[in-house]
Amino acid sequence: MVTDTQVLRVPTSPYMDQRAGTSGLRKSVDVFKQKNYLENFIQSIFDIREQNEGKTLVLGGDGRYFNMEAAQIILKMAAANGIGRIKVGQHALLSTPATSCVIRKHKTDGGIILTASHNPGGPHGDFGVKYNIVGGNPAPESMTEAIFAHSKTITEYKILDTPDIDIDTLGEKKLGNMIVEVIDSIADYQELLESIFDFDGIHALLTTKGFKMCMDSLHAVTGPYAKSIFEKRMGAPSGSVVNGVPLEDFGGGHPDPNLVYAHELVEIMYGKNAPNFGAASDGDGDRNMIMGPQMFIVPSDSLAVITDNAHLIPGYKNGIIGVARSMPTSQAVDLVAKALKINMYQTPTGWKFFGNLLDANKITICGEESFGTSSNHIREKDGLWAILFWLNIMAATGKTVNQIMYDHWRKYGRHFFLRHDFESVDLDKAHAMTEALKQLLPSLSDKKYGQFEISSGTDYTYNDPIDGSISKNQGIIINFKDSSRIVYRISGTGTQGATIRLYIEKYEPDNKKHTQDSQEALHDLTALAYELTRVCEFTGMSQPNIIT
Ligand code: G16
Repeated sequence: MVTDTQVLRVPTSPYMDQRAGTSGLRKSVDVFKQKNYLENFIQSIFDIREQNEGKTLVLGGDGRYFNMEAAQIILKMAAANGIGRIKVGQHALLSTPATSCVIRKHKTDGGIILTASHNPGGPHGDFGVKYNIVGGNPAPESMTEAIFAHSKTITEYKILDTPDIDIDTLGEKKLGNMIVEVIDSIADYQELLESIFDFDGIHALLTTKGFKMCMDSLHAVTGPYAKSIFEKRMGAPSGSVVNGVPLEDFGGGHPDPNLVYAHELVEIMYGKNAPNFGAASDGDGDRNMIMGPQMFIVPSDSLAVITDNAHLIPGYKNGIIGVARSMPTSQAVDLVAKALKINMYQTPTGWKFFGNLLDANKITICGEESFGTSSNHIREKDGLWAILFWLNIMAATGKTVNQIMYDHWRKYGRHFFLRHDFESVDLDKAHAMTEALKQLLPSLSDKKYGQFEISSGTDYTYNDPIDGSISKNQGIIINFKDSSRIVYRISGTGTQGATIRLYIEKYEPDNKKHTQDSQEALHDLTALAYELTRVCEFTGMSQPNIIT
């Protein structure tokens, strides 16, 4: 029994900065460790929920610094707020896709994920909290705004006055009146993936003499999942998963699977005797990067390939209804959707915008340029799902990664695509840049710049076709008559100043030009993007921090 003396009602003062970004509340560890900072945010979640009494939640995280401490605080707060049961991943580990899977499978009333995704970790790194709702979707904007509004007026939080509970041993235990069920972090998720993909076919591929794969888990959460699936279940030789032990600081690395931060994998895949297949995933396991020998698959292309080949995968063999991509993602998948005569949607950046389309059965597959792809099997993006998808296509067709990509371009043409990131930009300067661009937009229509002719410049607003909600200020698009695009937006996941993202995209139907290097192919359009946005002038930087 919880006694009155066990539930502490702790007076607190609000913080004014607890508005969630693109994906949950993401701040530096120093910010999260301020007095009652985490507690205020968690209490705000409990306070805006319709009911807590007797409800079941899921809790887990990506294993970064402060994960364990935060999990213990949240468990005690959940018990004090009347939650009936919490399914917590063993050692407080659960990848983001696995959390969404557990919420759906066990029909729980939502869940909390402790992660700052691809942001670095450690005592001086970032931490984050994501709240997912019934069905496993990230909380929609209306809800994160309600949590934010509440956090600005909060006066107390509730917590159980009790020692930490053991979350390293599987099984049920009691914390006050609440049952804490420590679950195997992998089992439910692996079972779901096995129901979608041809595990035996992939097993045969991975155990083919001479076939080598390299999966770089970047010392983040997917290590144990990847070892269990690829090495244990599918027979890939031990060592196929590298950096497979989750570490609190990700081994000092940046757990972001791209050409810059996953450089170890990139060197292996561009080196001599490169493996046949390379892949990486991020901090919380929702992002993916796919590589072939001497080849990097652009995420926008990966989405197009996945959509075009879905019929080869057991879980999608009956066809797919539609596909969605975030606005900055290249239009490669649009051509596939047209050919397959399926629905096609463009949404703002942020996985949460796919939720309504998935729930309303308008789409089966969705993806983003930021290394995220997934389907209606859960309501988050799913790194290992995308990796298994590629392996399954290879197993079903007998083709290499590189052949799959070249064949796709031959069929549809190639969308060259690059993203330039300018990090830690002064917030005022970033806003001034946005304003200047907005002012410029009306004058852009029909303007000609060398070979490029602009058709329109728009400030992107999304009208959700399902619930009618309107999301303004979702980025600026400069459309060209040959379907090229320059897109500009400010990141919603950065924690220091503003991160400016410039996306540059150009369509090339001529097969002979498909082997061209992206930077070369986009050289002139990139120069024009810099000229129109005046990015160097506003940021005071002569070049971006990262090009992906
Ligand atoms: C999050 C969101 C994605 C988004 C990405 C980048 O990913 O879930 O939908 O594309 O951030 O967003 P931004 O360009 O605003 O930084 P993750 O993996 O960080 O959760």
